[in-house]
Amino acid sequence: MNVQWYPGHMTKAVRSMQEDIKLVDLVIELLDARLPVSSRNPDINRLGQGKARLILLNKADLADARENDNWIRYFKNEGAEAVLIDSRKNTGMGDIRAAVKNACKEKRERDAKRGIKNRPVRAMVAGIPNVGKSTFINSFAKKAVAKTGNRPGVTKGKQWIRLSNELELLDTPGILWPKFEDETVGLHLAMTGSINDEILPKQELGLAIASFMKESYPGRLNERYGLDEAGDEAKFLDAVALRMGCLKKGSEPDTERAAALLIDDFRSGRLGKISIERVDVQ
Ligand SMILES: Nc1nc2c(ncn2[C@@H]2O[C@H](COP(=O)(O)OP(=O)(O)O)[C@@H](O)[C@H]2O)c(=O)[nH]1
Ligand SMILES: [Mg+2]
Repeated sequence: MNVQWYPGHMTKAVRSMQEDIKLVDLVIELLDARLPVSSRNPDINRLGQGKARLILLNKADLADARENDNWIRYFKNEGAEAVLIDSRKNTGMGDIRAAVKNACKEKRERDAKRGIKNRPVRAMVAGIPNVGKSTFINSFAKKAVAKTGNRPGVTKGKQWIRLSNELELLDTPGILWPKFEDETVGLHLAMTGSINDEILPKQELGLAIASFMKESYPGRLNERYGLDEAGDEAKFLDAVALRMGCLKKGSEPDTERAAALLIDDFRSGRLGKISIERVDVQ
């Protein structure tokens, strides 16, 4: 599978992110906990230079708990602040406060030297499409005391969400684009639905998911569909079609629909918690 896709509006998105980033102290980088490598945009290092950084591994509820812990240890070993969150259920939000404090330690020390006290940290959220930026901002905003409008010192036209006396969040996230040069990255993003479905051959994706599941989470397919998962994936998809009643005229298995069903089960957690990318840590 070869996905090469950099829509024109992304150039605009990067440009507006470059403008917005000037307004903040902290960049909150949202990654998908199931694929922290592929959901990371390498440009963020250049774009976020000189800013404090915090990594949030979102959708942690869909990922493997053991792998989640490994990733947190990995990022901490690298000296980065990282927190696991589930933006839909609003969990992990308490830990964010402490992480923001740690991430912005140098800024607070600089402020203190200049005699500036208690100036809130200004942050922006950045991440690839579908990683959960809007969900995160909304669930955070629900807890927020108030939305701040155009106050003195706040750039005109920009909306800030005051999360606490210590933290203000820009309400428009920075949209980044994943790097597709590596075919594996494209495939992993397709598996989680982070890239547009229309550009993907469904059956191929279904087969890739079946193959990944057999390899990395043996027994799960069997458990879900009550079918023997050993052997050929194409035959397995046909068996899923028959079992789940995905039939064409003349009772032929509708492999396309079976693939769609498998993909949906995979993405929504019905095949259990899944981490596509893993890391070994000491
Ligand atoms: N399970 C789960 N789903 C999430 C989480 N955060 C976001 N989503 C879902 O992911 C999809 C994309 O979220 P959205 O906020 O629109 O992403 P954005 O494009 O980065 O703004 C939506 O269907 C959300 O409901 C999470 O932490 N856990
Ligand atoms: Mg959004």
